[in-house]
Amino acid sequence: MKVKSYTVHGFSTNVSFTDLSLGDNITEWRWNFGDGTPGETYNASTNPDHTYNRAGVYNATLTVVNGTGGMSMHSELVDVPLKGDVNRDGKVSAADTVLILQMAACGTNSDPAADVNSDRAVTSLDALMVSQAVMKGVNDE
Ligand SMILES: [Ca+2]
Ligand SMILES: [Ca+2]
Repeated sequence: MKVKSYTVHGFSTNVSFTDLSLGDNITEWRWNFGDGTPGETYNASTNPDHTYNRAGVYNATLTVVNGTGGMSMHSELVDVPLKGDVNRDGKVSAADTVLILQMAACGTNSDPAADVNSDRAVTSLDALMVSQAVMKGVNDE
């Protein structure tokens, strides 16, 4: 085993992990997603998906084991955003609506928090959903 790593990419609370471990003799891949759920163990290189129940920052760990009992570990922080909270102040408000509209106008699709309906695009529809949530008093504002 030489290097062990993985990349994290995802929209919404569903996060995809990509195994980047190198080494010929890896026999076991142990994924721990850092949210208290049971880890997943695989006997082959796997790129698992994991759905987090709530927004937050999680410390996910991949441990690889080789045939002679050697072990190697890699941890990475996974930032799972609160839907609609684009400016990351912990609440959804009119300010977020404005930011989402700006992203939609610029064609920015990279902020998972802004893609409220999880269709992998940031559009005025997402802004509308946020503004409706704000008006319904989902938050205290
Ligand atoms: Ca906000
Ligand atoms: Ca969207």
